[in-house]
Amino acid sequence: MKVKTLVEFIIERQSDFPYATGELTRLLSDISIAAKVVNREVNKAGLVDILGAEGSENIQGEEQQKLDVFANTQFIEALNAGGEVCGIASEELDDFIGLDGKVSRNGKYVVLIDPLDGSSNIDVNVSIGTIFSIYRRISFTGSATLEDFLQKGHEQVASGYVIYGSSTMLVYTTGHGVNGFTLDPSIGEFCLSHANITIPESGNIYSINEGNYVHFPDGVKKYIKYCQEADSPTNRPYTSRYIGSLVADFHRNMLKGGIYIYPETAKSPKGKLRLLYECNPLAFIAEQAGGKASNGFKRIMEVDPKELHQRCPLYIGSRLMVEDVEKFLEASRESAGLAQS
Ligand code: P6P
Repeated sequence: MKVKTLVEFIIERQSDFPYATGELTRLLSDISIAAKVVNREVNKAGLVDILGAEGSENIQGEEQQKLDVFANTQFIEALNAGGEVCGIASEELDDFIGLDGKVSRNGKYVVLIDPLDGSSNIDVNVSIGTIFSIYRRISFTGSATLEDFLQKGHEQVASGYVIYGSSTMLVYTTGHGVNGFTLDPSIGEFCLSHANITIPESGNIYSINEGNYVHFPDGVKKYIKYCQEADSPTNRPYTSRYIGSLVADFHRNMLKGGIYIYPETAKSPKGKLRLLYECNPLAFIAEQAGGKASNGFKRIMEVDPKELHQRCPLYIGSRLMVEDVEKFLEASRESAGLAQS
């Protein structure tokens, strides 16, 4: 059977967009090119002196691994060369950059990206990933403005992730379902391998760093105990799987069903993950696949962005599992309210 490459698929689906003039098609293709280059370096990270801290620190105060810096550069260069983007915000950049190099002056889109999420896993050979989010600019011409980036998640025109694992996959949505493409190294193309991904309505995998248990909100503690109870009609106890790499945990839960939780804790009162280039893009994918993504109170894609590197609690995955943990959180808030009254 002839394989369908990512570019063939994108072009074929271009008709999903009325008045589409090909810019988004080219933009997604530009991202896939950078992903192939990053994949090549990730796959040989152990072989060349590309490991070890770059020495500088990113805005998160985390040591930048050389591969982080390399990946960031690849995506910026590919998007700048492609000319469809007027600005980029990245986990690796303190502020956004307007790509008002000549080719991008009239780019219609902005991209927010975590170029290499889970990078602390690079030198222990654990899967890592890229997460990207695409919006139409709302400023008119010239360089991008901050408002172009501070848009709610439901305004995204596309989002996706790349997982550099046992194989390298690119998974994306433009609001018309979710499709996954596996890189065939023999031809250097991403080929359609997971058409129309739908996340199981429920599952029996929960992903959370239980080492932070004592810092969790009461509702999360109660939900974890619920997951661990023996109750065969509801397939409990669930299985705990936590890779420490969001894209890897999320991707497994997408295919098998499950929930990933990074709640607010005493240490991180807003949670650890970033709204604009981690939570929103994965929330768009999760919802398009029939799943759910919440900050514990409301839909992630309704959260109002106030700054580029804003953190947000994340409860994401199978719809019924996210609804379960929301019930525990609500009950805990109500009893806390009663305790205060
Ligand atoms: P912790 C990686 O740094 C990351 O952003 C996600 O990929 C991962 O799920 C999470 O943080 C791990 O954080 O605090 O459990 O080590």
